[in-house]
Amino acid sequence: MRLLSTFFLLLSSLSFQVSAASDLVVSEGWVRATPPGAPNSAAYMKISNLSSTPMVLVAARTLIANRVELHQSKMEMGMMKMEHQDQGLAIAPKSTLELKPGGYHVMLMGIKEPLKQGEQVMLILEFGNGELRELLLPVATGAPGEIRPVIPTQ
Ligand SMILES: [Cu+2]
Repeated sequence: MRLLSTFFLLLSSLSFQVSAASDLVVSEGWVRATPPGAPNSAAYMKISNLSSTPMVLVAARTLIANRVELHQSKMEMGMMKMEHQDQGLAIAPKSTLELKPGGYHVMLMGIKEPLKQGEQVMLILEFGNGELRELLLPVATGAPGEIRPVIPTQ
């Protein structure tokens, strides 16, 4: 009897994941590697909304940082500024939202240890419809093909 209910529980959770996967697809995710002592990092990815209704990424969680916020980097009067997106990030129907350096990102604030290339970070995305998506993201110095700004050393 117990075996049977476990089986049905497994079955129902599987079918939930299959139906969820058809609406929101997360791809090309990565987390920026950090030098020792750096307080923050960021996660980037593409989120595709395959459904015909708008979706919102409302929050993200991870154990490796003290605080996680959704941000947008913007150029303002020649200065790069970050704005907290407290309403979340909207993903229009049948479209893809790209989180990338210089734009939208998941800000990881107060990271507990330096993030080294080759490591992996567990990140959970929470969407407005209640859906949770658990990701295992590689730590990298930059996404493949990314052109990174040259920062002059002082
Ligand atoms: Cu930020």
